[in-house]
Amino acid sequence: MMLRIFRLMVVAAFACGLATTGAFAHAFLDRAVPGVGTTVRASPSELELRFTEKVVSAFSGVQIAVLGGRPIAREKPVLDRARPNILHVRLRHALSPGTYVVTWHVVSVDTHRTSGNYKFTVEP
Ligand SMILES: [Cu+2]
Repeated sequence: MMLRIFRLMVVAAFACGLATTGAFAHAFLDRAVPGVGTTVRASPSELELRFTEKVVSAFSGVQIAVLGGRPIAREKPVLDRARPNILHVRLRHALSPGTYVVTWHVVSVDTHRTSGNYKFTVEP
């Protein structure tokens, strides 16, 4: 019985290793709202970040700051209930006109960590 369980564990570990060798298994930013590099007319009430893979919200973080300036108050990222590859980040206040930098890091369900950043602008 123990040997059988051990064999199953070895098979599972091996399969996992194979599954994670491809770069496609990592969670990269697929799409964001407001969009990457876009200019929006009004302040968003939240940021939405969609990734290429499901992510683990407990090990993921999203910061937003004025370009070259102070950080903006926001809530912790919340995983979308229906689509676990999407994080929602509520902003505590409306954004003033200007350019903002969003910096993210996520851990995908395959336990790999990825990070990146992008900008968007709120029109005056
Ligand atoms: Cu990965």
